[in-house]
Amino acid sequence: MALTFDRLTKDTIAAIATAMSESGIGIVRISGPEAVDTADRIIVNKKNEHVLKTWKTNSIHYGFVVDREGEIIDEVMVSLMLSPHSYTTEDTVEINTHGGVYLMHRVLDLVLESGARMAEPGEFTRRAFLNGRIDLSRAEAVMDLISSRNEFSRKVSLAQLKGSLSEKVKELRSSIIYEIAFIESALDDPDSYDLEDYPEKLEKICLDLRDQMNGLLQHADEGRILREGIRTVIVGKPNAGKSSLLNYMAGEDLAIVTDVAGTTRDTINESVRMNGVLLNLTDTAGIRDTEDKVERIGIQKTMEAVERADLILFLIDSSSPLSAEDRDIAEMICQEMKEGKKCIVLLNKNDLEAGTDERAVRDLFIHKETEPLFLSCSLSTGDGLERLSQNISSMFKSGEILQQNEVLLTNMRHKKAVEEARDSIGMVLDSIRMGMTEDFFSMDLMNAYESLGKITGESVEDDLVEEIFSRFCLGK
Ligand SMILES: Nc1nc2c(ncn2[C@@H]2O[C@H](COP(=O)(O)OP(=O)(O)OP(=O)(O)O)[C@@H](O)[C@H]2O)c(=O)[nH]1
Ligand SMILES: [Mg+2]
Repeated sequence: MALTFDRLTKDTIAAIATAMSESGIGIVRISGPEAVDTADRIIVNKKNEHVLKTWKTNSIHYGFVVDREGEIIDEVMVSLMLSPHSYTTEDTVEINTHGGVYLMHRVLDLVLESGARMAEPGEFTRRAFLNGRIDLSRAEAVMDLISSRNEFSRKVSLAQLKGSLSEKVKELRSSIIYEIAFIESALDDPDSYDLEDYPEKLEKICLDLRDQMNGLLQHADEGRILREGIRTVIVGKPNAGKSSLLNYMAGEDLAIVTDVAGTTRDTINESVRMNGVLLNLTDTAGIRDTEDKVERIGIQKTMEAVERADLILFLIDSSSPLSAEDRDIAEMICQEMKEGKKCIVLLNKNDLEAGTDERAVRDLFIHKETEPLFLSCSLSTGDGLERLSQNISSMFKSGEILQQNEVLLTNMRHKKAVEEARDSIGMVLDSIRMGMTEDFFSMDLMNAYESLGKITGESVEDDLVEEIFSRFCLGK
């Protein structure tokens, strides 16, 4: 349902801002032009007086919530934040109730009866955006901060909330708009501006802009990895030891391990932390040719997990000779590695008598541009597993990225916008090299400018804004 702009900013809205569970306190938040009046009708002080309107901004008071008959519903603390010094920049009242689910709802109902409308998910933050307090990338950072599940993710989101990405985008946009303005002025008033050496100058600027955008994009995947963890898939033929590896890494028996080939028939997911790196692990059904319907669906899911992965852990049972299945899997991995995926090949079961050796395994990947890493290990004795975790963390060097304090793109939407802008700058460069006239430059420069504006929300369509905010939780 689309909200009209008026409803978006003129209504007074309310929602429970805390979790819907029994807890110490619960907060009912009210924001909008009528917030103070709405709250005043149901809040009284110790002397049973309605005095909320006399309070100063940014103050917190002891009192009671009462219903229409004057019956006390709860003992509360009430904070008052008058416009523009609040989250939404509107008049805001927050009622801190005792944290019972029923109680919070009862208070919210009274607030709604008293004149407020129920807020939509993300509507408070959307108002902060519409009222110009934060830009879109910051609003999204709020959401990321709430949903962050690890320290890296928290840090990156907070940096974005403070505006690190917005600043960078502003900087890029302002140098682009400067050139557009220069071209337009020169075309309008050729006597005052000289375009003689301009293409060479613009070429340098565009090369620099493109480098900066590529720099942002280079770290985009790392940014996502920091936020969400490394998508890691464990593959191999049946009985290679995949589920044993999952259990080892998770530190508990999540998957069934047996000597029956084809034990795991569905994918199993688990997040684990290794040397400070977050891994989203997927154990899969062993890949083989099978008539079993369930197992075949499992294998299909394995393939899909491989496509989504950042890192592939390929398990080989080194106690038996390499099989056609191993070759097929290696072939598939080679394809994936061409697209920049990383892979570690584990020669498992080194506690048993060897049925194959590292050279034979390496031969599976011979003649390929990039080689995976080969490690020998045993999930029975634990040999080689320490090296595995060290190698994974050094492969993704997550700690280092953050220390450099770089601006990180962590959001797919932002990444796409930067890609578009970079491509438009590429078109400007093409036009310069082809000796086109200046008006061609400004057209593509404008496209780059617009694309970057999508990140901060200066050039996005309303329905996208709607879509973004609807992903927020209620009360934020
Ligand atoms: N000796 C030895 N046995 C191992 C090792 N790793 C796994 N195993 C055994 O190999 C068998 C298969 O292990 P799983 O972890 O179930 O193998 P899987 O790859 O998940 O097998 P599927 O789910 O059937 O595809 C079990 O009996 C394990 O105990 C190892 O390093 N050494
Ligand atoms: Mg298994």
